Amino acid sequence: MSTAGKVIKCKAAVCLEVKKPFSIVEIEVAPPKAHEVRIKILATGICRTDDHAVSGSLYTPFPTILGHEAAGVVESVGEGVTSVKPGDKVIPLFVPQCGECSSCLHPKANLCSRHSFADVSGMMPEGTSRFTYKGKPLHRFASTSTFTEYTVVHESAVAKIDAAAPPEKVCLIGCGFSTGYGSAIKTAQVEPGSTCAVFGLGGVGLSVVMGCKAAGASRIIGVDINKDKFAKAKELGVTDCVNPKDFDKPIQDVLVEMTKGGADYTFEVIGHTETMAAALAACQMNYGTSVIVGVAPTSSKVSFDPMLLFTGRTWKGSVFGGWKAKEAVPKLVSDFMAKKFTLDPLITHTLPFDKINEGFELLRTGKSIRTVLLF
Ligand code: COD
Ligand code: ZN
Repeated sequence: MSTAGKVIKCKAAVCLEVKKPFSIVEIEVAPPKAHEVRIKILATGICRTDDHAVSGSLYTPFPTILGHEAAGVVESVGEGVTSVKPGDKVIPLFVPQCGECSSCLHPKANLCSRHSFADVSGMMPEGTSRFTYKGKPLHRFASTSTFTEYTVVHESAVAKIDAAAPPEKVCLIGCGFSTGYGSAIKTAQVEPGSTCAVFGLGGVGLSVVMGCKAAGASRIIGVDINKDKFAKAKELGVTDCVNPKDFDKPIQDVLVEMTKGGADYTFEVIGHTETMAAALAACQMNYGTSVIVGVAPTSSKVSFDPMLLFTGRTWKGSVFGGWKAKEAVPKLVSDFMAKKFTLDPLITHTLPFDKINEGFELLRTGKSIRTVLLF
């Protein structure tokens, strides 16, 4: 029996309060309104950003449904939706692309001005929520909310993908993989033969490593304070591993020495202001480029010596790898299907959805790269 046009009762992992574990409860998901899409989630990854939201270091209103790295199937669509239809396999997009605003129309921009990726209202663009728990509305997160059997997103925040794509793998294209890989090949535009340094070897950092390697970098230095991250980093292309704890001088000095003057490209994939400044200082003073991929805690500030930029370095940021999401995600999925890159090394754990709290513990204790939850 079709569920289109009806309220769906389903299971969701709700975060009722900041710093509290997820509660698996039954919620109600209203049908999509005009220009909205209701999606049955098949698989969702656990990303560090979700944990930043749980801990409060990234502001988001509670109670909420977190999760933003997923793949699913369209259950029904609201009036006026043209880009997807019921039955389509899709990836929800935490960086929406309306395709019509000045940013979407600009070839160099990937952050939609109409639907901000940084919107923290917790509501759909028209101002209300589609989620209800015990008669009260729940907030959404990152334009997506994927820790639920069903979610509703705006049409600008969903991309149709190859029907044959395995959801338990390509869900990573919804965030971690694309964010890291794109920051190297699209934002930094790493050139063949160059030297790169990647600060932070979590799922996103390893995806940066894959991007640097795909772009032909000849030396990739991995920097992490957890030495357990080094084996996998080497498998994926890191040539030198550096643990800042092994040195009694600043890590930027170590890297400048190792590279005889600084790396061509450095990437901060941790989300700390100190490592952002260190990564800037670790790139070559004339032509080095440093890319900020990590998000620092809300309201924090970076302090740095302006001479670092005065000499010629370039400092950039990259959200979702600089990709225009609605356009790029289907192509990235096709590239995955054509075996242009692999996602397997990033997926260390797969768990049933109900074990979401266990999945977060694996992340917090540094045991997992990516845990994928299956519905
Ligand atoms: N020096 C070196 N390494 C460090 C340090 C340090 N001072 N502190 C921590 N690390 C290492 C950790 O040991 C870990 O291996 C790695 O840094 C971080 O990895 P994870 O597994 O915690 O995180 P990821 O890879 O899943 O995500 C990292 C991000 C920086 C991308 C994430 O935290 C973040 O800020 N996301 C926001 C960026 C973004 O685009 N978000 C949109 C949705 S994700
Ligand atoms: Zn993420």
